[in-house]
Amino acid sequence: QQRIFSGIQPSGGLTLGNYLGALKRFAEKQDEGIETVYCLVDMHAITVWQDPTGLRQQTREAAAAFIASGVDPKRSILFNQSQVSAHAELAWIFNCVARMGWMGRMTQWKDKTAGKNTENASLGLFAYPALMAADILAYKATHVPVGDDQKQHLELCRDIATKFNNDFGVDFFPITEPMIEGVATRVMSLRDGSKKMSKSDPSDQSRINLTDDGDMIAKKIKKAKTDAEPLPSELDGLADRPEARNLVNIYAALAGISAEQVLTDHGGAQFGSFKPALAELAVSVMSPITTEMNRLMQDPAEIDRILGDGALRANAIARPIVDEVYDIVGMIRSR
Ligand code: AQP
Repeated sequence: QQRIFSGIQPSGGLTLGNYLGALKRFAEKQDEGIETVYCLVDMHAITVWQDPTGLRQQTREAAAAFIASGVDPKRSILFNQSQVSAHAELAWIFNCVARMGWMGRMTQWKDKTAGKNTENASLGLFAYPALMAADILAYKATHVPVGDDQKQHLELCRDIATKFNNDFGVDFFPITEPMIEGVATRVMSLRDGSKKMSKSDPSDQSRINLTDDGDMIAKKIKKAKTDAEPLPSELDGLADRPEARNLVNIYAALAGISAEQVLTDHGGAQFGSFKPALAELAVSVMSPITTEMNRLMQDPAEIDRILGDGALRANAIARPIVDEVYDIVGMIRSR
């Protein structure tokens, strides 16, 4: 029996990268009839400073983005992490299973502290992957759809599950499989083809936000960094052209076709004509989502109700699993 878990940090407005790499696929997995548990990981978000009012707003906005992207809170479980205490409880156990060396090798930790004094980084940022493993394993999830950037954290989750099973001589946690699929596993910045499109990038021009209107989307695509060559007609021709490759991949993901097909259709075109075609496609796909998000955001109490209902259903799965972990570890449960 497959069970999918995945999450998104409400650490800012969501981007086209989050949509293509995560949200769109979350809805597809649900539509394939697999049991799906989706989480707004607010406890992950506070590993870097979040203004409390902003965090609440971003969490509701991210919930609206999930629903507007096709995640149906009746068919999927949709909730925010801090409402289900099993995540924090299991994370502590995993903090005691995982090793400092494992965490220190995580590229996200290195990237987020690059050029900074790690003395001042939060302990939570360092331990982030143990909480992520707890998110997944509190549901004994078998599969996790993620973007390419999360591959290393998924490997660490597998290491934690394996070590827990070995340390306690049990076959308790599954060895979860990452699902990194499609042409948009890593959508890159519009300003720099070597950097991931990210909600925390200081430049708003580097990303398309799910709240951007059509004019803004078109303007950002028009200004996107490119080279001066026309598009090639075969994939090989994109090898040393990261910015061009990124726009082709975005087109392919939005249109639901392969990158090869995009080049068959647009090979030889200059960016002066390809960019407007991409902008038109992006606006036609993203505008209905933005409109629906705005509609949902009119009723924050309804969003909170949906998250509360999801939390109850999530807790019903996670609570017995974490209670069993306490038994395995040797903790007295007399209640
Ligand atoms: N650029 C991207 N391309 C494809 N997938 C992406 N994801 C994020 N950016 C891209 C996928 O979205 C899911 C949620 O990610 P997250 O919000 O938990 O954190 P992140 O990966 O660190 O995303 P950001 O936007 O870069 O956030 P910040 O800036 O706060 O660190 C994951 O499945 C991720 O792979």
